[in-house]
Amino acid sequence: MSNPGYDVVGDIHGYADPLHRLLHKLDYAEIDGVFRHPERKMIFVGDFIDRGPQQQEVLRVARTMCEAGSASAVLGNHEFNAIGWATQRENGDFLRSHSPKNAHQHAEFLRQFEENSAAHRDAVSWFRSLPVWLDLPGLRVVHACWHEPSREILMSMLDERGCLTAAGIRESYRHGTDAHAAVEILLKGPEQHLPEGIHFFDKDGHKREEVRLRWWDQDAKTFRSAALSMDGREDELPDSPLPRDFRYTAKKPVFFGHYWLHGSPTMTAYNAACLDFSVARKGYLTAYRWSGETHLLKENLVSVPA
Ligand SMILES: [Mn+2]
Repeated sequence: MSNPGYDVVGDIHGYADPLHRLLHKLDYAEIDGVFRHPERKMIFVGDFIDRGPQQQEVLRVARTMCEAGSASAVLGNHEFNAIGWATQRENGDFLRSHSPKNAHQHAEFLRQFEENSAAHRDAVSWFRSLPVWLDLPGLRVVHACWHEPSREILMSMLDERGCLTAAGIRESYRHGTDAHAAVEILLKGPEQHLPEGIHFFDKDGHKREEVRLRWWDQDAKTFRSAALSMDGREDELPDSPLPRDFRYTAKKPVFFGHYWLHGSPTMTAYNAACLDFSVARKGYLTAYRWSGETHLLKENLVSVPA
């Protein structure tokens, strides 16, 4: 079998009911506790956990599929955070600080998994086994952004499966290192600091001196045209060229999640498809049914409402 065809699934965030409905819609059936398709395989873009009510069930479904070979998955920023929260340095400090803000962000996961329980340790150990990206024949998958320089920085910190080693995880949590910057770009997406003296106020009234970038858009060459989630305030940004080019220009299609897109699922670009349509905000859980094409098509999106 040359190309099994892949069904790439966006961020689930602990919503197991839509996941079950999507699996059935894509003709996966649960046999002996594992969802399988007779011919195809699934790939998850990460962010299995976070706020949804059924995080244990989401992990059970995804993990059993990965362990049985009926799916693969990449690491999301929420799994990376969970690893850092649960991992100590030699001096006893946790890689991710247990600050009130971080504790609040992680509270629902820890409530459902009970910190330091066997289930919690087991979940974190599975997160450690997720590769940072997948570069397969014909398609690529990463949680937030495909970026060659960031991949190169991390290459020496990965094991043979493409997972960060223990040393690689520690290095990625050291602020100011190249590894930290690389993981931020790959798992949270690129940001660009605005030119000196320029800022804007976001919809919550917070002063912002950085913009998130629409790296999948070939025309996004200036601050104004590249800025993401500006809610109509783009005109407040300069129309000058970006100092760094993050645009994805390769022909091989890349699938990602992370961006909490609004509205009905639609195509991001012909070679780069975001599959996160905000299931955790009453949006859609979305998959792309890929069968070898290089030019991605909207008709191959399959989604279920939250
Ligand atoms: Mn994410």
